[in-house]
Amino acid sequence: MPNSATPTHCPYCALQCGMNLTPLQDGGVAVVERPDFPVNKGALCGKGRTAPAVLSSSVRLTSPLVRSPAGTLVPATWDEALDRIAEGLARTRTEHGPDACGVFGGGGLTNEKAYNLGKFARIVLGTSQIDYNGRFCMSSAAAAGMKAFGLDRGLPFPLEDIPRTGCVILVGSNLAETMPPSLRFFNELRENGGTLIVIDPRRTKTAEQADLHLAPRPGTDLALALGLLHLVVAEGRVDEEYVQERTAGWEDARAAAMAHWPEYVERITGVSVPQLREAVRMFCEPEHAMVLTARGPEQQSKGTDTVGAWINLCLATGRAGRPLSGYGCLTGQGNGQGGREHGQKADQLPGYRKLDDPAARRHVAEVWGVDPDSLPGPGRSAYELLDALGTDIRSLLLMGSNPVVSAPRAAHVEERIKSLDFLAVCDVVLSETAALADVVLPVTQWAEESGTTTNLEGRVLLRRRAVTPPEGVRSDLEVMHELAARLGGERGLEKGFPTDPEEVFEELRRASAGGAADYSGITYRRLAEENGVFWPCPAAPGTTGATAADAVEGPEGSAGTEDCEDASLDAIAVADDPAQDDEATGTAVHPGTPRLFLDRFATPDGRARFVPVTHRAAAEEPDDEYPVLLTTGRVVAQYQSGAQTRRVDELNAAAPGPFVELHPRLAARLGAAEGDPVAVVSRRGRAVAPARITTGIRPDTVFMPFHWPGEGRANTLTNPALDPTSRMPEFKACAVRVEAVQQ
Ligand SMILES: Nc1nc2c(c(=O)[nH]1)N[C@H]1C(S)=C(S)[C@@H](COP(=O)(O)OP(=O)(O)OC[C@H]3O[C@@H](n4cnc5c(=O)[nH]c(N)nc54)[C@H](O)[C@@H]3O)O[C@H]1N2
Ligand SMILES: Nc1nc2c(c(=O)[nH]1)N[C@H]1C(S)=C(S)[C@@H](COP(=O)(O)OP(=O)(O)OC[C@H]3O[C@@H](n4cnc5c(=O)[nH]c(N)nc54)[C@H](O)[C@@H]3O)O[C@H]1N2
Ligand code: SF4
Ligand SMILES: [Mo]
Repeated sequence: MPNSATPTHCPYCALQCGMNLTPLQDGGVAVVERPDFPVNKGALCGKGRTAPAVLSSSVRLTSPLVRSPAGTLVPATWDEALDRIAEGLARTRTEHGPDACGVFGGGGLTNEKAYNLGKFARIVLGTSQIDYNGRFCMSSAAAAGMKAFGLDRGLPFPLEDIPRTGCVILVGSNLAETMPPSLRFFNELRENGGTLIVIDPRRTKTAEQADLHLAPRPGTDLALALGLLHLVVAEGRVDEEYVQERTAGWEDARAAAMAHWPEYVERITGVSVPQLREAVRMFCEPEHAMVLTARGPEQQSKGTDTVGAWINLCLATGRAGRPLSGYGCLTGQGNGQGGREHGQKADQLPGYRKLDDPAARRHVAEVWGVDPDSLPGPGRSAYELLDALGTDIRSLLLMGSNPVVSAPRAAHVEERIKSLDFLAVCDVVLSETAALADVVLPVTQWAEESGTTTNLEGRVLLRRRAVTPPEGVRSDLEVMHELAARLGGERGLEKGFPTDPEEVFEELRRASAGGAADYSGITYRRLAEENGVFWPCPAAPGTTGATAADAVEGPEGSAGTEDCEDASLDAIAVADDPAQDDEATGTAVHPGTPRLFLDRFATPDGRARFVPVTHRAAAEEPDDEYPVLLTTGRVVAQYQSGAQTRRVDELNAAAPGPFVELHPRLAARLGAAEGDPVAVVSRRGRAVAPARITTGIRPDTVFMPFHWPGEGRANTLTNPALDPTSRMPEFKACAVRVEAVQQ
């Protein structure tokens, strides 16, 4: 056990706040401030502060579980459980072919786990059917960023640039609840004379900080952005020189925007023309400005076009690829960024390479030591994969997600999961999805293992092991190693699945080399010394693919005793100057890339692309039967499906259960008082939760957080209508009716 503080990062959101963990007498750890990490400077939200509670074996799975003949989950040995998984997957493969095996990953998994999971699916199972929960998260912004800039990195600049810009439009982000320490950057912006515009159908804690709050109807951000662009043109605020020099496609985008008259936009969105004009003035007057989107505009069946419209606004006004200006997406999960770069997405190979690109296949196949032709092609997106369970897909290996709570149309997804021939789940707790599995494997997490994550700024970070895991659990990397041995041992495949995260990272470096998300110049040693490194960070010429000498002894190295492990951690912390190895060859170390696009965009000709987009309605608009719009989201004290945070007393006290936020006028129509149970009914099902009455929401809209299973599960109601490009489901708008419930 280390006797001094171990610097690491929070297990939860994409901010990846820095924290120190110090050992306690009882073998646990306490979270202590870590002021040297620039993103949060020591500040943490309640989830980060209480994260060690989920390390406790009292809430953890500490033994593998297998489904008994009587139908209950009973403890089993690791060998028994692993054999059962290998048998289940092998049987499916023999009887139905490799594509009948599905794999579902998560954006909370470290880069090393995500990388190995994609590799495992493609070379051990040979299946194309892998996707992950990031599809439900930032996939629309990613697709729009790729189209416009040729590259997708959440923020193209560090958060520390925010206080020095002139105006920020925050579209559908409630960061006061979802990333509380980041509020500091926006407070500093306003102290410096800059302004904040928040666009949200609810007057959230974030909106309360804004200089201007626009509250559109859910699902109408595309029209809103087009209306603003129309006014930019009409008021002569286009940066013609920039548009000429750095963009392509303006004429079509301009024509599309001009069809969206402010009065028409006011009718669609409910945002008045004077407010639209005020927003344009605030955005255009300062020298620099930014647009940041989060899930509000992105989780729509037109999310890609919607983000495209916001990017168009930035491009027309010269606010992209210039210092202190730009478009960014606030990614969500702890490794929401890295998780989408290294191959657990249906169409991707490591390094943000495309699975259908022959050169990419050759490069990665060589690193993996397989024939490029043996790699499967792109598979289905997350919802489509879940929807195919029990039909085309007969067995599923799930790691890092809890779709019974978090997937759209969740009752249907739950049915699909139950109809599988075989389900294996790796988790740290018995989630609602794990409870349905045939085999559950208890795995290590966060402070119990080392690994890297990539935060919303594209900053690659090292999480360090700080505690001994509970007896009986093993890491996801060990699970993949053992399953590769059982399913591909005759081909020697287990050798490609090391259990030491640093060894996996060394391979990831080589696999990513030359790709868009190039990590080849990043080492664990550099991450420890430099407080993170921004990608792309190519290796110095001639050094691609770390040598054994370049790699530091990993914290999970074969040292065996805890003390030796500490020694290797120290070795990381005090290792030689990272430049040294390369000084020997006389080449400079790449510093990483905090700011993208300053000289050129990542398109073939270096120009950003306008996309001509026009408004369209949500997939499901209110009608007589379902006259109200439901939107969904988060509260500060719970995380995602709640699998982790619902096991923390302090967080449950702060946010004990679901609720339906509704306007007093709607409440009065129902005769519902504060706290009364109300039913929300959609074409997918019915959910019941207490009323929370507030004037801070539009009268035509209700809001539910999605963190809870059971009667108040918001996703019983949500519409799985998918964006045609990103395959993002429409979590943020569906038609419902609200009813009083007789008590
Ligand atoms: N406490 C907490 N923090 C988290 C998480 C968590 O579960 N809990 N999850 C993490 C993850 S994975 C993510 S993705 C991020 C998400 O972070 P956010 O995007 O900030 O979270 P949400 O609450 O989903 O949505 C933000 C806001 O969008 C608004 N909204 C709803 N519909 C619309 C619409 O049509 N248009 C617009 N403009 N706004 C709309 C909602 O009212 C809500 O206030 O948070 C991360 N941080
Ligand atoms: N209605 C509605 N639904 C939504 C959203 C919304 O805004 N509205 N947002 C969507 C978004 S943005 C997201 S990101 C998804 C997230 O929803 P989920 O994918 O369900 O995310 P989590 O609840 O974080 O699930 C992670 C699971 O992995 C486990 N876990 C944690 N660490 C590890 C690890 O290292 N290894 C393994 N094997 N398991 C681990 C956790 O205990 C937990 O059970 O929800 C989506 N669903
Ligand atoms: S804001 Fe996010 S990263 Fe920071 S402490 Fe809270 S959950 Fe953790
Ligand atoms: Mo997310």
